[in-house]
Amino acid sequence: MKQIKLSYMAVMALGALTVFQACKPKNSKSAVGADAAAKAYVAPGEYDSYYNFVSGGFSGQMSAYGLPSGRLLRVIPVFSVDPEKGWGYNEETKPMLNTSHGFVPWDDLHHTELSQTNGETDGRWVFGNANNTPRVARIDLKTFRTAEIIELPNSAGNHSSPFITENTEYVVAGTRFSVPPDDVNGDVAINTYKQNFKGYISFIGVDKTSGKMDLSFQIECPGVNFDLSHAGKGKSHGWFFFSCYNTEQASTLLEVNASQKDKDFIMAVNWKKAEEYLKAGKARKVMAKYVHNVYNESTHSATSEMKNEVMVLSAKELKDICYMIPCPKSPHGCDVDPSGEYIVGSGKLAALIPVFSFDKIISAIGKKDFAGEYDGIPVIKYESALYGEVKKPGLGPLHTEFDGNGNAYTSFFVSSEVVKWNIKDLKVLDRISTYYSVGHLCIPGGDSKKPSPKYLIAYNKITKDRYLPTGPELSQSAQLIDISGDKMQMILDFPTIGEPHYAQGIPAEKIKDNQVKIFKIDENKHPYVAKGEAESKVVREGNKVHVYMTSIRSHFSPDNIEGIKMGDEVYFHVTNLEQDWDVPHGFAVKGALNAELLIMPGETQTLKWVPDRVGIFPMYCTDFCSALHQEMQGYIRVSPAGSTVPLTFSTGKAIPEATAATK
Ligand code: K7E
Ligand code: CUA
Repeated sequence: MKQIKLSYMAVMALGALTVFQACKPKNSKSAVGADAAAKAYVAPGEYDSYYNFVSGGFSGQMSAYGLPSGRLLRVIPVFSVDPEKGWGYNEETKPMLNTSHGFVPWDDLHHTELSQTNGETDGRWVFGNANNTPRVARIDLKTFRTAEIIELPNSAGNHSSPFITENTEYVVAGTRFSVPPDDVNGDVAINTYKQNFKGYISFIGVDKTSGKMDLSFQIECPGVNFDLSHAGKGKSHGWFFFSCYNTEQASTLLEVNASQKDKDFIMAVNWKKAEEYLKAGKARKVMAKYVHNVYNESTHSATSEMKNEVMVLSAKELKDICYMIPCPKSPHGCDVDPSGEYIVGSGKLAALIPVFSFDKIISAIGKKDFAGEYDGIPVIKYESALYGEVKKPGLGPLHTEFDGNGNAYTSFFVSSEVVKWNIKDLKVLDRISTYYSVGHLCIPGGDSKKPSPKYLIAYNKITKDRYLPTGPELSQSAQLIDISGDKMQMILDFPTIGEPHYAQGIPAEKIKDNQVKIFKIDENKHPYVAKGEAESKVVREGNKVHVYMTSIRSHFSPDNIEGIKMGDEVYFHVTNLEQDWDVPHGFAVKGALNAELLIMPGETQTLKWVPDRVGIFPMYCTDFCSALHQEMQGYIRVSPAGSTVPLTFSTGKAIPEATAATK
């Protein structure tokens, strides 16, 4: 949420709060107690007790850390290409980054959300949002790989996403930028925002068994900025809550123009009702192009499908699916407590935290206790929905997590602290400095029905000097806070990748024993697989040359290829024949304009290579795989176009003998 670095202008315009720039407290070095090191210490060879899935912001990726050590375990490529793993560079994964705009190799991933069963994290999948070119990804936690990406039509800036319902029925996605819908002429003056711009909320259905996503329906809402959301749970299951800002509907200089009103809104959505309307045929079929990309584990390849239509419900026409609840000053986080009764709005320019009551919201709707309408949507009276306000908690509340013991923890960007408060009596219980402007918080399970309240992690917004300097940009950071006692205790800082936003944590037992260790070679259905060295070959089809290559400790087959000519496109389809856990082989060839391949046991991956000059080109394994890894190499001979050198390939022979097939 870098956009809330407030400018002088905004501060002047707001006037009320004087100290907006977060200050770095003194004595930051002495704040950590002597026992802290022991609490975060995980001995060499020991496992951490939690996984922490942290969004990578503008890196476009997600990373997995162990807690409490803060050790980085893996960067999972999602929306950005990753040369380390060949993601988006090999032929198999390129379709995963396809969109209706074409190949988009980067995005801005703000929020992670674990799948849930009965309101508890189940360790099956973790979802991530693409904030720039609106998409939602599902990562399979058996492989720690992105399994699926779906694009969202009628949207721009998919920020309020990907939040889920308590049985992962839906992943929702609210658009940050309202824009003209895809099926109308969008060539309109920007200052016609109020008439022409609309906000869309997408409900992506998730298959219970496979996890496969599908865009079930969208709700057309007033043009505002949807910022964050959370599903109801328990008694409020069936509802979703979205924070909205820019209810002023400004299209320029939002730092001033979207901060005019004293209150913006939280929008409550009755999605069960929306489902009924969908079934009753009340949705409009709207033509809109969006792609759906799926990675198939048996062909080891992704496919990208263009979709053309989406069902849209109108919140304006169907009056009882959306309700606006006034919420002070540009609400950011929108969090629901484990019981589902309390909805916490965090107005980033507010100096209090409003807590809304689900029961009161329902009774206000029943009594039509409305204060008019906002663009056709009923507005519930603030007092009628309000449970109470946390008074003077700090400055600039952003996000709240829960411990399941009746306490809430809210991050304060401006006053750089985490504040613990009691949900029932709204009293502040404790506060701890974060030494930097803090953004999101994470308690493992902290947005589910069953948190595991041992640790809280606070992720920075604005980097501060917590580590050795690294040039113009300092390291991004997270802080681990022990919340097992009455008083919060900071125990560790650890650097993060990209800009961290939301994160999720889960006990390691829910994931660690379910890992895919190898892909069975017999079950490999890749069209260019070679299931043994005997099947390795080179086939010419016009100017395309397909190399069916195998790798096993410590050689490739074939490892000598001649007869490649200028103008050829060479496809190395490399199958890793190993069937042991953690024995990947790599593959790289000199001058390739993409990346390496990193091929897991039993898997096939393809590197495209177009030689740009005549000569001998080495290829080699990039991943240290045995004592003879450095011997795992080969040569390719490239001859001029029109050369009569026959296409031959071999392994272990001084002179190539086998002549390649020509189709
Ligand atoms: Cu960083 Cu969730 Cu984009 Cu708040 S958001 S901080
Ligand atoms: Cu195979 Cu190194």
